[in-house]
Amino acid sequence: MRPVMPLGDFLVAYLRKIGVTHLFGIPGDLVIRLFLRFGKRHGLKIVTLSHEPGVGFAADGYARATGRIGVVCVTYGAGGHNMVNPVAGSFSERVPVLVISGGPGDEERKLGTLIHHQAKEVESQFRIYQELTCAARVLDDAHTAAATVDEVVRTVWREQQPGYLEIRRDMVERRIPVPRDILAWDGTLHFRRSDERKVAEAVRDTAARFNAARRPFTMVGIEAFRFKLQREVRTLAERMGAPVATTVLSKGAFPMDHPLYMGVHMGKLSPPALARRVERADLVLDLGALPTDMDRSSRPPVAAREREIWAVGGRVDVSHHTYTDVHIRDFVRGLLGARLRRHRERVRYCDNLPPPPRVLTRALQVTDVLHEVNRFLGGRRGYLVVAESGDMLFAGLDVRVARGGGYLAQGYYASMGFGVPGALGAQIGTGARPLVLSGDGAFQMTGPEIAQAPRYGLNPIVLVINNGGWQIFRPVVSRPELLDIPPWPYARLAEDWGGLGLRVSRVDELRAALAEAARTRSFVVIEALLRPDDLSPVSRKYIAASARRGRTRRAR
Ligand SMILES: Cc1ncc(C[n+]2csc(CCOP(=O)(O)OP(=O)(O)O)c2C)c(N)n1
Ligand SMILES: [Mg+2]
Repeated sequence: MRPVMPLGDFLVAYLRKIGVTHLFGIPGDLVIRLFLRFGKRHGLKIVTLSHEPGVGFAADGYARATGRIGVVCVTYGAGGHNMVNPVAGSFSERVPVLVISGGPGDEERKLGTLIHHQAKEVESQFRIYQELTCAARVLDDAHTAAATVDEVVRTVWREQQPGYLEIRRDMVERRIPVPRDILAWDGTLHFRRSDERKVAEAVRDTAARFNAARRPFTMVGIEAFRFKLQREVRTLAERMGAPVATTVLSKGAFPMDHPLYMGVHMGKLSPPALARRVERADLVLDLGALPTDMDRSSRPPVAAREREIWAVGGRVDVSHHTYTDVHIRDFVRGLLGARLRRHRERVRYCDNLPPPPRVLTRALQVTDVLHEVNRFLGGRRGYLVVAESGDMLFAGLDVRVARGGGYLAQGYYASMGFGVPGALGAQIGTGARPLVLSGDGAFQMTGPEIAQAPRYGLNPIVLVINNGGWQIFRPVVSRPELLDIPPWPYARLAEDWGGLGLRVSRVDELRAALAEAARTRSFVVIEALLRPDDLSPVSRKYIAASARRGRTRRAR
């Protein structure tokens, strides 16, 4: 970094300073010069995919899996607008993604004509992103450009949400002054600071209630993960000895093979023993869960407020007291320093699965798939499970990744299409081999991005559940043909795209296919044929509950 340098070069130097290694993108004429600067020697490693939604999901998967900022670069308009859905997902699930878009330069703005790729007004794209980011700026002033980049990136980190920078194409080569504090800075980004006095009091209040409780319970939410607290939360849980659950969104934030781990809680739809244990708790310590309908099955908080301590969004609610300016990091660290009574309870892990199949030659059912995936993961290290939206989002809740393996899913925003590209980004960032659980419908959205895997030396295993359509809705539609999708030759496509394709319809075949996939160096698509009316246990519960809620009272 130099005191005066072209804006494009400053961006590269800045991103490298904060530890960014990769940039995900697709160029266009309004961004090409910037794109080429990112990709120059000693710049960033460029990852291009076929379609912007895939690019956005890949950057998001990279950010989720590594805990770093995922950076995307798109062209103005057609590219920027194509990126909206993945960024909306990152926004609602608190993933730090930085969107860098090109934009028309001054000259063309002055022409008074419409500019190609423009939607309503030149600023429309910026306004759309204002709605989906925690900080959005157009860089149109050389004097303040460096400080603006710095401010947006710091906000992205502090909030763990996306940010947006629009860079007019005539700004890329413009020489900009770099403030001295940015030049001297070591690149460390910081989270929000708390008010120490409030932290101390919230901790005292919490410890007193915890020590008086007889049946406490710990819920680990997504903020514990996003704010990089997994180790501290685990130590705290072990000191307290209370059973632990995660939410749907935070599955993977607490080790799934830990003796205190009970499973995924989703209100009344939880495995019955887990639902009962949470209902019987006289204190629920909730560390970072967002209050979503997914996690609470659309009901008010499971525990009455008097029984709940809830740290999220920079505040802690202890019963009816609210401590503002208490960040979850400081709160958890404060609790680690407090005297806490150690509870002892025999904790049993719960899922929603029936016993495993005894006859391995019979036709596959969804629950067999889950048993086989668990069996496969049980003996292996280094896998990362990525669950797509659709039946697999709920099915995946019954998958147990042991030995420090990861788990990623859009457990709340739930966009189809995240799976395959999200897995590519995650493998790029961590090196862990993804096992993607995808429906056939979701695979038809972004699955073909798997064809990019060989270019980057990536090798996910993609399990495509071929049930002939969007079958999660089957229990609630009267005309099932509305859910049909065309039959793609998934396994054959995989072969044509440079991977291994396998097709299975029996339990033993799936077991053999997974074993073969583990031995295969390229990516693998395993197409599993299932009946259209077969669904995972959690989807059955979820769809029935959601249909009950959707029913309106008949008008009189
Ligand atoms: C982008 C997007 N569009 C639509 C939906 C609504 N939706 C949720 S699940 C689903 C069908 C999933 O089908 P498939 O991937 O085949 O999974 P299945 O339930 O059949 O196993 C749809 C259309 C969504 N979640 N995301
Ligand atoms: Mg399907």
